[in-house]
Order: sequence, then structure tokens, then C-alpha cells
Amino acid sequence: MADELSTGAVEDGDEFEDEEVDLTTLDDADLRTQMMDDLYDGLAEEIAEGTKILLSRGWDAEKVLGDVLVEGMRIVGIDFRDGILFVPEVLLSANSMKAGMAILRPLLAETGAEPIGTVVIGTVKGDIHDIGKNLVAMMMEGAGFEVVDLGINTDVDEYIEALEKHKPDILGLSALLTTTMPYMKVVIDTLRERGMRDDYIVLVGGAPLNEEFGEAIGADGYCRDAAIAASMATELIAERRNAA
Ligand code: B1M
Repeated sequence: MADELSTGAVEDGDEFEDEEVDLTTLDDADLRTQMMDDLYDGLAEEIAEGTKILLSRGWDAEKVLGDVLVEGMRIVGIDFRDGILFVPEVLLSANSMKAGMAILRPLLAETGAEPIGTVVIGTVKGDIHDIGKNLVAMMMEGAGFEVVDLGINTDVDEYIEALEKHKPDILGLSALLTTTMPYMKVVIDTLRERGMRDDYIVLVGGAPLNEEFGEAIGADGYCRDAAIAASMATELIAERRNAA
């Protein structure tokens, strides 16, 4: 992404001079581009400001999330994969994404209704990626679920302790690394060994997973994204309640 756009630094011969970009003066398309650059550059304050501006212009929270933040993070992911960005830079991008998500969260979670069910969710042991899992938690809240978020690097005992404490309808597992995906099976197998597997709907998700993997490890559903996670959770709970 173009540095001069992202930081407002404009090249002037050998010199760089800072030129603040006033986000309020940009039209929607330019603001979106600027925000994606700012996300790439890890500028959390700018992301928060841009998010508020788009909302004030009538964008709904899901559009800001999908068209700007998630799309921006997708580009960060490509350059991370290609060795153009490194962990510290990606961490800054992730924090910027979270600054935007913090503003969107209450809007996505707005529902005056009684909870339709409870979800316990966490990123599995060995894995510290939490942006996708946080999005799922937000969308689930928006769909009317009460969400207990166990955070990252969650081991099987922590999951089981939370299941016993909160007695949720759904257990959600997130993994972003091919090396941590197998731990999902460890969790499901442990539930089975303890005779608890059928007490919960187990949903799994994360970029390296697919439907086949979900089936192979004995999950009830694989969710490609947060919106699918929320709708699948709603459908499977309804099915289970109807069957009962
Ligand atoms: Co990492 N990382 N990372 N990383 N990171 C990936 C995953 C990677 C694909 C990058 C790449 O090479 N292109 C690669 C994994 C390769 C592989 O396993 N094959 C990778 C690597 C290698 C690593 C490290 C090993 C790097 C290193 O240290 N050398 C290291 C691992 C640390 C660890 O976990 N032990 C590492 C570290 C990091 C950061 C800390 C810098 C940072 C995480 C910050 C944070 O999360 N707080 C980071 C980031 C940001 C990424 C990328 C760039 C972006 C992930 C993300 O947030 N995506 C990622 C590249 C990529 O995925 N394209 C990458 C946006 C998010 C909205 O999407 O998480 O897919 P996603 O979530 C979606 C769906 O998957 C689904 O819904 C979500 C919303 O729609 N979903 C669920 C997710 N969880 C679900 C749970 C459900 C349902 C649906 O339950 C019901």
C-alpha cells in the first residue's frame, strides 16, 4: 500500500514531511481506501475516527466491518504471507482493527430480546489469533446469544470448566494455524470420553479449516465466517429444541 497515503507523509525530494489527512474531507470511496491503508500501517486512532465517520454517513456496522476492516485485514494477511510484513507490524494492524471493532461491537450486539442461547467460545491451545473469534462473538451477540469468551490459547480443561459452569448450548472453537487445528479434535474427543459430547452443539471455524475437516473431527458444523456462525448457531439450536 502507498506509504504517502497511509501516514500522510509526502515525499519531497529526500525529505519527508508530514501532511495530516483530514478524513472528514474524503468521500466514501477515498475514505475506505485511506482506512485500509491506515489499517495496514497500524494507525488505530485513524481507524477509530474513520469508523465513526462512515457510521455518521449512514453506513451500517456490518458494511464498515466487512468492506473496510475485514477487507483491509485480508490485504495485511497477503503481505504477511509473502514476507512483506512481519509480526510487529501485523500486531499493530490487528490492534487497529480492534479499535474499529470496539466501536462497532455495541451496534452489532444491539438486540433488546431475551438471549436465545448461550455460547462458550475460545481460540484453541497454542494459538493466539483472536480477531476472527472476537468477530464471531460479536455476531453471535448480535444474533441474540449470550457469549462467554474464553480468549486465546485455551486448553481442554479450560473449555470443560467453562462448559460445566455456564452450561451453554454451543461450544465454539477457533484455530488459525494448521498446527493448532488438530487441537480441536483433542477437545471434541475429550468431551466424548467424558460422556459430555452430546450435551453441546460444537461449531468450529478459522481460516485454514474447511467443511471436510469439521466433519472429520466430529464437529456439528464448520463456519466459514462470523455471519454463518451466527446463523448456523440459531438454526442448530432451533432444530435441537424442536427435536426435544
Ligand atoms: Co498470524 N498467521 N501468525 N498473526 N496471522 C496467519 C493465520 C497466517 C495464515 C499468515 C500467513 O502466513 N499468510 C499464518 C498461518 C499459516 C498456517 O498455519 N498455515 C500465520 C502465522 C504463521 C503466524 C505465526 C506463526 C507467525 C510467527 O510467529 N512467525 C504467529 C503464530 C502465533 C500463535 O498463534 N502461536 C502469528 C502471529 C500473528 C499476530 C500475533 C501477529 C497476529 C494476530 C493478532 C490477533 O489475532 N490478535 C496475526 C495475524 C493478524 C494473522 C493474519 C494476518 C490475519 C488473521 C485475522 O485476524 N484475519 C493471518 C492471515 C490470514 O488469515 N489471512 C495470519 C481476519 C479475521 C476476521 O479472519 O481469523 O479467518 P479469521 O476469522 C474469520 C473466519 O475464519 C471465521 O469467522 C471469522 C470472521 O468472519 N472464524 C470462525 C474464525 N474463528 C471462528 C470460530 C468459529 C466460527 C467461525 O467458532 C464457531
